Amino acid sequence: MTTSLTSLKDWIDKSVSQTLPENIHWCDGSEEEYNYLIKEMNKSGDLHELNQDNYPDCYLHRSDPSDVARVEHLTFICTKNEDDAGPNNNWMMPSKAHQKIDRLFDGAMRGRTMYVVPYCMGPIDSPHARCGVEITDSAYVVANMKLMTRMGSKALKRIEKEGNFVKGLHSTGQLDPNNRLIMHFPDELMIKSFGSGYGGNALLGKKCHALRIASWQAKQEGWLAEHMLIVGIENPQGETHYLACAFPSACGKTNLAMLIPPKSQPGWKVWTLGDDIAWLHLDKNGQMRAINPEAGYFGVVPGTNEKTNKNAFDMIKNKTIYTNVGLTKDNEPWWEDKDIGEPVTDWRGNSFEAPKGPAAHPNSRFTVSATNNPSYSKLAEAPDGVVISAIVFGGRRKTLAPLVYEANSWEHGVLIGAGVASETTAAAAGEVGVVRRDPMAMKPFCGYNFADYWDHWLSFSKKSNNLPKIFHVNWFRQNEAGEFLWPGFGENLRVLRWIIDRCENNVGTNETAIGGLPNSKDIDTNDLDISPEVLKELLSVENSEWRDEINSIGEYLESYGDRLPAALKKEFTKLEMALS
Ligand code: GTP
Ligand code: SPV
Ligand code: MN
Repeated sequence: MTTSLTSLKDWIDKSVSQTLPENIHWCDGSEEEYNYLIKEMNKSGDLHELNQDNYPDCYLHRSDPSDVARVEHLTFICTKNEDDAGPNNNWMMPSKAHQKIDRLFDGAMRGRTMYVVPYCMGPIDSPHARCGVEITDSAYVVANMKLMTRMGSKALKRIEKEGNFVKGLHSTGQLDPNNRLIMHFPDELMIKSFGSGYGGNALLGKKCHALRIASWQAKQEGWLAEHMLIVGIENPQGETHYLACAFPSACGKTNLAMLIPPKSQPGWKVWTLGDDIAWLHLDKNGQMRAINPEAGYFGVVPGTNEKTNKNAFDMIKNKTIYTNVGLTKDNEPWWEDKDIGEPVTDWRGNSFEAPKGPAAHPNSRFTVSATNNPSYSKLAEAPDGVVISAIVFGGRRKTLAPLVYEANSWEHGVLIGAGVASETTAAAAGEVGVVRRDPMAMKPFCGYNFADYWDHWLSFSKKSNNLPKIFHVNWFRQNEAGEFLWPGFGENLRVLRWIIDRCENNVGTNETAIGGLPNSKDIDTNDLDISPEVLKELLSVENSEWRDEINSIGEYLESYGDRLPAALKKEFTKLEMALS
């Protein structure tokens, strides 16, 4: 196979002469191809076949133990001007970055197969979709891209018609952490990733393309590429509101996107559009619409059980690739809080010994096509996406942040987004549980200077007076014993209902210095085991604590210097005054 598109052909030829693969495989995205790759990986040991009676078409992949999460310290944005990347990114001069990483690619595919993977992010016929081609020497990456994107011939056809695409060159190299780099060249629409086979480092359509490169493209073209789930909430009358929610990695997007309404909420239905990434644009009427660029999920496994997320639990019982989970004696996948079975093997493939730590890696993942999801929305394939009623920011905060509050305006909402902080999780290498600023849940993913990004967010209120309302939620408040105050998961629907009530102007708010909180009577607590005192704590704002918080937000914003938008400073001053 080859291509009629000269720019694609030239780039493949160049990559072949650089990396010197033994074979070249153009991916057509067919089921036969997928099955062939799975078979080959079973032979090579890249995959381990799970119990096919209970887990048909399910396989386990074990990563190199040094390669189990995104590596933010090895991820770079390479722009000519360092300020364009901003203090939120690691930066390298493009010429130097190419030189550094090209040395690693020289001859890297000797004796290996080079896969050419054309993919489309977004419904194949959507004007808002964007395409790319990933060159990789990892069959595991190809199989994941097949489940997670519209991959193969149709994407190639669109690329040949449009003539432009994002170029992604990937090799696992020797999986040496000292020779691992994830480089982005926004001006060239190019990604080069070396030395990792894991998730966001290696599946280049996901974080590298659909967030880092796309956020930069979106800035030029007037749209937004965000780390957001998209969910439809249908009320008993059959009306559906769509919400787009940005929570940092491993902070509850997949769970919220697949929420199952509790028995106490009869008639409510929840539809999943996407669980990780949303591309947002304004339509002719100034309404914000969202598409999910992905076609599958790369979700956190631990914690998934019949009570927390039955949709996901059922969804990963067939045609699923598990990465870094443990095994039971019956050769079934096992993870912490699965609540069924016992592990005998850990994620490294060693026999399991409890005191030595978890059986599944805390960042173990499932890869599965969205069509496996019982709550998959038909509108996920709509070329123009769905109208978003509310944007919801959130973080994992033990203290301080109330269960939910509402911004007074778009500008105030942008400030709330810019001030998001959250405890770090196992999704990225490094310490876990440290509170850090993670504006709009995009700290690891914004492909340019956050100051310019906030300016871009602010610009939307000049283009439309029909924008979604903005909210902030926190499911993770704890008491002194370290227990969660809010039951979370399915019960989060009660909070989403309040958000929708606010969008429909059905209820008022309790105005506080930081924004509008619910009056406790407006949160449905029917059948909920929660004391009025705890609810009150969840729905209150401690001004003295918030004064410390805004000092910290102020310092953070100041680190963006002169580039910080005046309108954001103005919002910040208003908040400071409200709290004084
Ligand atoms: P990424 O895929 O890394 O972007 O993560 P995500 O934001 O999709 O997070 P996910 O839904 O996978 O949840 C991560 C962890 O948080 C899991 O262990 C969940 O069990 C837990 N979690 C999710 N929602 C809630 C909640 O409402 N309350 C509590 N206490 N835990 C939750
Ligand atoms: C995240 O870390 O936000 C993820 C997993 O969704 S990864 O694909 O590794 O980025
Ligand atoms: Mn994510």
